[in-house]
Amino acid sequence: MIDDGLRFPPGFTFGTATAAYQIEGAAAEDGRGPSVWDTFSHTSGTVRDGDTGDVACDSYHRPDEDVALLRGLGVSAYRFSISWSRVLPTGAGRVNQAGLDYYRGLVDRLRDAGIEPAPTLFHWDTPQALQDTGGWMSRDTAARFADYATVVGEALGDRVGRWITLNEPVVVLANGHVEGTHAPGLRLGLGAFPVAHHQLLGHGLAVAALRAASPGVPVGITNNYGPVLPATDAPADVEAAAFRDAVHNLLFTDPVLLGRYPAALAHLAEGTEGDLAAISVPIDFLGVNYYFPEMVRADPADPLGSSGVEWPDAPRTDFGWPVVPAGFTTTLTGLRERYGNALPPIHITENGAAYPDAVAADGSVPDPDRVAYLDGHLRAVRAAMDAGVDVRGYYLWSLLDNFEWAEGYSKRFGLVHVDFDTLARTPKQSYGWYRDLIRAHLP
Ligand code: IFM
Repeated sequence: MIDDGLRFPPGFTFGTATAAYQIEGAAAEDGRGPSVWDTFSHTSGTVRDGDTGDVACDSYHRPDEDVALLRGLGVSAYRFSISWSRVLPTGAGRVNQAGLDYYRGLVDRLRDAGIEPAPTLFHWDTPQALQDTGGWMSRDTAARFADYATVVGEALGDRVGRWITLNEPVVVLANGHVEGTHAPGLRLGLGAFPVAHHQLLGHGLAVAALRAASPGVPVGITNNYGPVLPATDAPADVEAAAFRDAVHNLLFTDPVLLGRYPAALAHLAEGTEGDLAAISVPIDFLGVNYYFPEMVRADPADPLGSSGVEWPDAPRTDFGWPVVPAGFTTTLTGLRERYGNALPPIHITENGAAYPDAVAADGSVPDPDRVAYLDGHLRAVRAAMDAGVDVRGYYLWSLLDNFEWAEGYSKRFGLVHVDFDTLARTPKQSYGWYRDLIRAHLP
């Protein structure tokens, strides 16, 4: 039995989420071209312990095993991402049929298992060949992204339940191009603004391309959100927090839903007005990722003008992220307040936590901290729904422990433990918890 705080309405989607470079492996197989993450992770000193996604969870070779894990959970949807350079090895031009066949096989398996495929087209793995001609700093990449959307739309659109264009474009901007801690490792400061604009333009063009290629399939974008609070009342801290909030929470949403850049960033966006109509083409849903809130102080040495301070009185995940479920509720109600009727239905496309899980002698993987995290955050979603926010689904990050970008394999987010030596999968305690929650919602 579950109580009302964890009871979701009939038809609510329970799913899980993953991303191509984090789980697939098979980095150089069947014609896949390299992406910026292959290049970056093979560059010394970029990823913890020198880890790469060459093998990752080897999901490319284990679709049956991984779909069986999804079926065992009872999820009704699975969010995964398509590797652009597996489909178009140089990002444009020649299509790699073997790459499309892999995704076709995956969506067919999911459909056979009664699970709705929800692919993301871009989860940070820009084809290296496009990076070599400017990547997202180049306007041409937006047009190439739309071409890629047409290719996958035509190949998979008859079996896909929803499309997500971009995943967390602010991370590509901030980590990848402002600070250089993610691929492609550029440190351009605010000079990276074109990376934001071209991703937004690529999103808008891809929405149109997907609608043309697969009419009737809902299309959305996924952003990560979280409250940003100033550490003190000092004007410098308040201003720094407002700027960070604009970059993290508004930059990739205002242009899409309101057709304009947020006021705090308008000076960076001068000359882009002509693209706003394409960027603000209506979407069918907004993908919301939430992990944690931030508290910041002014920091002139930081390229975005602020640095984080410790969130008071909160437990922490293995990443050091504060566990604050109430921040999830205020994030969702805040979206509703800011965008009003311009806000489409929301799908929570990621939420989860990293903990240092291990397989016990009896073969179990106890992860009570993750269970508590999930329980608290799902209740926070439910509370936002009670306050009037239209949330239709929840995709838990992640199905499997996987390649956690610059942290390599050191951070485990999965419902399923992966032994990265043997690639053995072992469901954790949280897998059983989520399965039981889903079962409790069966009619
Ligand atoms: O693993 C990532 C994912 O790729 C994007 N959102 C956040 C997750 C956890 O850091």
